[in-house]
This record gives sequence, C-alpha cells and structure tokens, in this order.
Amino acid sequence: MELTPEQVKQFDRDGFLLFPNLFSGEEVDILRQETDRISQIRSEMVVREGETEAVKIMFRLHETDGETASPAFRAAAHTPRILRAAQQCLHDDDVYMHHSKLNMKAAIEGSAWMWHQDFHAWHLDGIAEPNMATMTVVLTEATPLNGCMYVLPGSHREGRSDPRRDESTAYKLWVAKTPDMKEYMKKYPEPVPIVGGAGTAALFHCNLLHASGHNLSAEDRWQIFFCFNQCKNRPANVENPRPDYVRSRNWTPLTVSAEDGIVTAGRELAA
Ligand SMILES: O=C(O)CCC(=O)C(=O)O
Repeated sequence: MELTPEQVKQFDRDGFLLFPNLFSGEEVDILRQETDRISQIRSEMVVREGETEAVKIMFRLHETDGETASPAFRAAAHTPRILRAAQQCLHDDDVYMHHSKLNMKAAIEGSAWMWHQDFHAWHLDGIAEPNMATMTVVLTEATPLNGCMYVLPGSHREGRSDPRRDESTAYKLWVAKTPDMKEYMKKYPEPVPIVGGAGTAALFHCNLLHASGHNLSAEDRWQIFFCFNQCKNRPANVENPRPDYVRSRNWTPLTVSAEDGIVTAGRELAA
C-alpha cells in the first residue's frame, strides 16, 4: 500500500488518518490467536490490572527475541500497510520501532486513558524531535461503549503541552492538565472516535491529543500500537533510561516486507 499525496497532506494537517478494515478477517484471527497466547505469559512486559488481574498492556511483540516476541505481530509491523504508511507520514524511509504494545482493555474492568500526547514521555526518553507516529489497529470491534480511542483533530500543531502525572490507573502516564484540555477542546474540532470492525486502523502523530474511556461492555477491547521514530531522531543518552521494551535500543532501519506476511507467519505458527 502506498498513501496518496492527499493522504500525506491530510496527516500533516489533521495529525491522523483513518483506515477502515485495513486488515482482513483472516489476518485479524491470526493476530488474535497470538494475543491469546502472549496474554498467558507472566513477565514485566505483560502489565495487569483490576481484581481479576486482567492484562492491560503487553509490550515488545515485534522483535525476534524475548518472552513476548510474536512472528505474526512482527510481520504486521513490516507490511506496507503499516510500515510504508509510517515512512511516508514521517517523510523518511529510515524508521525504527520505539516500541510496540497491545492494549487489552478488559470487559468491565479495563480503565481509561486520560487525554495526553505520547511525545511527552518519548521526549523524556531522550528523543529530540516530535517526528514520530503510531499505527494502531483494532483487533476487536471498537465502540464508544467498550472504550474506543478518541483523537482531537489538528491538536498536534499545539506543540508539547505542560502535562501532569496521572497515577490513577495501572499504567502511569503524563496527561494534559484539565484547564488546558478544556481550552484545546474549544479550539479544535470535535474529537473523532476511532471506531470500526476488527482490522480498522489509524495512524496518528506523536503530539496529537488522544484519550479513551473505561470499557463498560461485556467484551474485551484489544488494540495494537506500533510506534515509529526516524532513525536520525533516535534517543540521546538519559539518566535511568526506561527498559528496552518501552524505549527500544534497536535503531536498525526497518525494511518493508510483503503484504501477505501475517498470513505466512500464521501458517508457520500453525504448522
Ligand atoms: O488503548 C487506548 O485506548 C489508548 C492508549 C493510548 O492512548 C496510549 O497507549 O498512548
């Protein structure tokens, strides 16, 4: 897949692009089987929450080594639909993966992600420029009831806001301060929900304000995130760097593979 020049312009203007049904049912089934497998693993890369210790996040699915490595997710990350789109929107063919993660918002218990910009945490990782983008793919239908993600169109142009630390959920993060967020919501168009059937995807800029609510439904909401950075923008040394699974040290440029990579990986896993 190759984005059109209009789509790249739209990304620059709005900070995101939506891709309904980007992945097929067969591809989604393979990725869901892998999700089931990895969620059984006990590891610091598998973060749990709530009374039932439901999995909230699983990290580092795209590498060839490590407890959570998955050939199918690795293949997904290299497909033109994901990697080529990221290269085009970052205006650079040399990109690497800062991290990959799967957010598994568990039925009833899965908690919210307050409004935030991803780049604040990544800047603290030592990354200088906000030239990063994330491709997210929903692996189960995403709806407002099950806590779909919302993006605030154009808000990436705001630059980096001065956030506060939110400790209220199992995964602590930097979030926009409430008075600032109220102003941004007056200034920019209505938030856009990332809703759609399994396989629907969105690519968004690292300074785009985004959030999602609690999962009030009876079904889990699963969603993968591949976060790309330009190789030339790799992090500088920082004191006490975060672990490799959130701040990758693998800065080798990624190469685009064939579109059928997930199906091939699925066959090999099943053999
Ligand atoms: O999973 C979600 O709904 C949102 C996740 C998110 O905003 C993030 O990981 O930065």
